[in-house]
Amino acid sequence: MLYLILVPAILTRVSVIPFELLIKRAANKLLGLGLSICETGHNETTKRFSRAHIFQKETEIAMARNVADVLWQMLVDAGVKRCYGIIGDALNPVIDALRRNGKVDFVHVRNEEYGVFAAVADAYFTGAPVAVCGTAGPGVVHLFNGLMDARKERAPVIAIAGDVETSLIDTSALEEMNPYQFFQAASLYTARLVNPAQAQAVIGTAIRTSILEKGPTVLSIPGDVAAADAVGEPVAISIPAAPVFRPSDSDLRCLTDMIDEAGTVAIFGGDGCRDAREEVIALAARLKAPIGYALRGKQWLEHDNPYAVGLTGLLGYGGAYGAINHADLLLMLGTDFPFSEFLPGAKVRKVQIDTNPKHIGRRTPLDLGLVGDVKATVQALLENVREKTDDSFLRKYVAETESFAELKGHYVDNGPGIKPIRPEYLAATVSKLASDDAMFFADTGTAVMWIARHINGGKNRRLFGSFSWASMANAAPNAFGAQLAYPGRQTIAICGDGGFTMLGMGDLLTQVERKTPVVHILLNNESLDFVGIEQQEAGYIPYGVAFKNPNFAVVAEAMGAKGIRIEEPDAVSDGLTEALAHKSGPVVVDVVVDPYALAMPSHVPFHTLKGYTLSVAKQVLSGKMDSLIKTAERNIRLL
Ligand SMILES: Cc1ncc(C[n+]2csc(CCOP(=O)(O)OP(=O)(O)O)c2C)c(N)n1
Ligand SMILES: [Mg+2]
Repeated sequence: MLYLILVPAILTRVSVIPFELLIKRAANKLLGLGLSICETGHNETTKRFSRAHIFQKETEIAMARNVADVLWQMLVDAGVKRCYGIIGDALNPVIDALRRNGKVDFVHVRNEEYGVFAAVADAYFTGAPVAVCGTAGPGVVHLFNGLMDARKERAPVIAIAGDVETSLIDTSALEEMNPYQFFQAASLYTARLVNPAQAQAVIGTAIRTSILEKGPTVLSIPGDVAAADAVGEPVAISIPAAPVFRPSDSDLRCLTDMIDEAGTVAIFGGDGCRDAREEVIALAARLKAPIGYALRGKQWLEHDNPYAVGLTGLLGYGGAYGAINHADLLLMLGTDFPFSEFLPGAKVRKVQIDTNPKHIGRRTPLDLGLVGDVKATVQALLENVREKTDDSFLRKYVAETESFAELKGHYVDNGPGIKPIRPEYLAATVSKLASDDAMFFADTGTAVMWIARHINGGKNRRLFGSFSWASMANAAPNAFGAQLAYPGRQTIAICGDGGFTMLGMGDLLTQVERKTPVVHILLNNESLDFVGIEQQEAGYIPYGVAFKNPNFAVVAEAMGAKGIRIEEPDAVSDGLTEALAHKSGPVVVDVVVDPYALAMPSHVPFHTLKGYTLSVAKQVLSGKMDSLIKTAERNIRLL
């Protein structure tokens, strides 16, 4: 049966490869072995191939330029330096053109999804587009989760998806898939190249959309079209710089009036403050406004900022929740913070400013919604808005933030004496030992709680994760992509044991081959701990979350990486110091941490409290007192 499927599949594929190319490949192989071959044509005399002849042929073919050549030339023109992925069948002409182009580093990964998460971090931080590839059907499917992440994290990733030959489209052929339907949720623009004449228009659109709208686009390319002769001359691709984008003068006047009328103002910022740190702090200084932030705003707004009052939400700490909920006026800047229950009701007037019109007003009803870039809008506001003199509101919430820091520090300060190792202590020690320009990546799971609270930011420090899409297993590939983009810079992945075994472990081999000095710090808690916490918050008994682990340090060593195992709290500092000093390749630091550690938010919503109480009651009734006692014992300072 398999034979029946595979033979026609192979034959149909082979039929699209030009005969000349087949001969050339065979000749190349033989020449590589130090042999030479003879080719006999019907009416030709015997012709001897030499290396020079092959090169000449290759040059001729290259000069003929196929569609795949046009693709790489345009991508390189637009700033693409790397392509992460796995090749095969339909992508063979694409990868051959990449090889001949010579300007793109092809990063072969062991799972396409790992490649996309690497590309997301690479593209997000460099701002340059990054290519990924996967081949027809299953390989393409592996791209999807990462492309969703690129969409949510707003990273310019361009996916090259191998597609079945044009003669097979819509015949339910082996590995055939409709790219329009499949990528609809993830991609900002999807094109299927069915004719070489489309190439420049659709490749150009994919590139410009990805860069200017900041997100993923997909080019689905059948192998026969990739290998076909290009049509027309290549067109240089021009990318405009980001435009100055701010609300109208009348809307700005309206906002200025609202601010001037308000007794107290609080600011709540997200990733949209990325380029607007100076302006937002200047506005806070003028208005005596505390600045709270969503997780994605933390790295831009927290460090060296006397107005910072912490994070809100379930990871929340400091005075952010209070400030946001008790101000007369709340300015939401560049944030699409999804947890509406932490945002104030009608008692607080609310203004939102965002470049994306779809973000306006969708999390909470607004008094004013403005479309514009935070930097340009706040700059314009600063020209007119009046200074406030009373700073008592600001001082109150800054003081609350300082007193929460004491609670936050309990398990850090006492960490060296507590076994199992407290994740708070681990994260705070990483923060202390890491360099001033370190890049930290957190897996979705409890890692996010610990980095949110215990990794200190800095002017050149960076923090990233799947914060808006919330996929597991992102940290290791994110850190790998960042390491390729910024070679030698300290890149630290804080991984869940579930996340690392889901995706990070297989591609540790890629990192070993590339000698990338990524420091992987594993929270070895033998559970999907975050889900266990969620289950309890929702009133369920934890179930389906426990598993057994190997010694990951030994596994890492067997794979050619450096492995360090830490079980004792007093070994944390030395173990991490050793890991951070290792520069010749990846390190895996396997840290056995307390699976019962909890992080209490600065504000607990009623439904969470209710769920947790219900779960506790159920656990008591079903005889699970021992784990409850452990949770209580090990979090006594927080409860
Ligand atoms: C791909 C994917 N599958 C499942 C989930 C749901 N989920 C969120 S966090 C989590 C647990 C993560 O476990 P681990 O990586 O061990 O981290 P921990 O919370 O234990 O630190 C799960 C299953 C998800 N977000 N993404
Ligand atoms: Mg875990």
